[in-house]
Amino acid sequence: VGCGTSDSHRAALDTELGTHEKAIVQDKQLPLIPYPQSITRHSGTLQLSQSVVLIAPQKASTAMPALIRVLDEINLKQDASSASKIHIQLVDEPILGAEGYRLIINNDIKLSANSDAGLFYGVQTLSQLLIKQQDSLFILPKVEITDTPTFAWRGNMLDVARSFLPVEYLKQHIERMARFKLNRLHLHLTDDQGWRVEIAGYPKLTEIGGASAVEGGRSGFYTQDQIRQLVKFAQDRHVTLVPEVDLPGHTQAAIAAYNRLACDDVTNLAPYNGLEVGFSKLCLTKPETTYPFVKDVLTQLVALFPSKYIHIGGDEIKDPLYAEFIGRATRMVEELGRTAIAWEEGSVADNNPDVLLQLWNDKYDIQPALARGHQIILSPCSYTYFDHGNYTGQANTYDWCRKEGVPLERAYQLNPQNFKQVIGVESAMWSELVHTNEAADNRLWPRLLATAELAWTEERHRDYPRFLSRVDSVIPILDRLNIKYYQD
Ligand code: TNX
Repeated sequence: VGCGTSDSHRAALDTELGTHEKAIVQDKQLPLIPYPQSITRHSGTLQLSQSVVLIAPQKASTAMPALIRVLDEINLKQDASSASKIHIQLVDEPILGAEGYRLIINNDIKLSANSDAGLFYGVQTLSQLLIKQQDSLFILPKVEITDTPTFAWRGNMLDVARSFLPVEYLKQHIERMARFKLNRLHLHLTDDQGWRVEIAGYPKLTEIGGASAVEGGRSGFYTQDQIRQLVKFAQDRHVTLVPEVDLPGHTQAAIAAYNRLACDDVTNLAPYNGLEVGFSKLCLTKPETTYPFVKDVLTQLVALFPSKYIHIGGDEIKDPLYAEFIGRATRMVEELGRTAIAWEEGSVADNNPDVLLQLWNDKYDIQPALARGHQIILSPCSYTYFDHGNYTGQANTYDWCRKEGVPLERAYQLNPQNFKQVIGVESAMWSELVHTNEAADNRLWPRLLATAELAWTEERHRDYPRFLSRVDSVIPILDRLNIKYYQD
């Protein structure tokens, strides 16, 4: 198919070929999300049929299993005598950085990177090009791709506190995130409606706090063993699990489990299943009770989660001792050898400048915190709150931040380049109204594709209409991953 293709032939092709194949055969944008930083296309295609042979001289300890998973998924066999070769190679090329890769597709396939992470991301790019066409053929464009991420933090937050998500779902989600080069899964583990992580020495946190949920939602909790398995599963996919215990507010589940955590005049000590926020808090005038509890919880989180960053919450609470609490909590994290993250409100405390702040109100004045040297995670609600509707008025969605909801186009319009001192982007799925795996899929996808592209791809390569047509071409991949994405 060349420039000489007649109109009638082209029309016939258009109906025969899927969106993905059109992108490869015709000279459109390659069907990749997030879009790579540099693509040089050559004429012609490489066709793979039954089998490939993988050639990897050095250890590619996560990239090889990832590639093998993809080959299994698409039923492409490995055969040492195959003429189709995939070379995987660690190199030393500073421009590829810690996560970049180069993928060259010609008469064979060559993938190189400085690190296992880079090779892993190269595999993800290759996997998006491996979509079966008619006649069981895989048709790959001849191309040279050199690609590195714009931001280190390419995140998604799941609220498992209001409504629980089972371990199996989290595993699926981590695999799906990694396919699009997302690398931080922030778990909002505790809130008024539930406490979802086992803490040794505090059995009632999970017996009582784990048994409640928002009305209509699921209860449950993760054992420490389950967390360790999840951490390993995520590490194999270059996803860091970032734990959050929301303190000192959003703590009714902890208070219901251990009443002494509330101030003595508090009479509301029952488990909570409503939708209000901002009514509960650990008693900050009982430091001898509160701080040892906080320290025990943080110590165990640090032991469970290797993440450099531990999120201490800090949102939506008014208390005269709030700033002092946040300062002490961020220093506790520091003493445990890690760095704290707090929601934007935490910026009022006297924190070390390496503490990350997560911006969630579009209009919050983060300037003073920037002046003190903090870096920010961008989660402005009107672009990144995926508990808001895919369209205006979608059932079971919030609209407090933006009454039109957060359609895909809006999610894509956040421009991180308009902000300073940005470590990355994170979309958030709160779960007051999201009670099943299917509903979670619906809220998360395809909007997470926008998060992935904002966090990875430079501004000059981002264009909504082109993105949208690439979303169409990755639909077979979402299907392959069994995602019950929102379809309009
Ligand atoms: C605000 S954003 C919250 C959550 C709610 C969410 C609902 C933030 C740090 N706090 O407690 O679940 O709105 O959209």
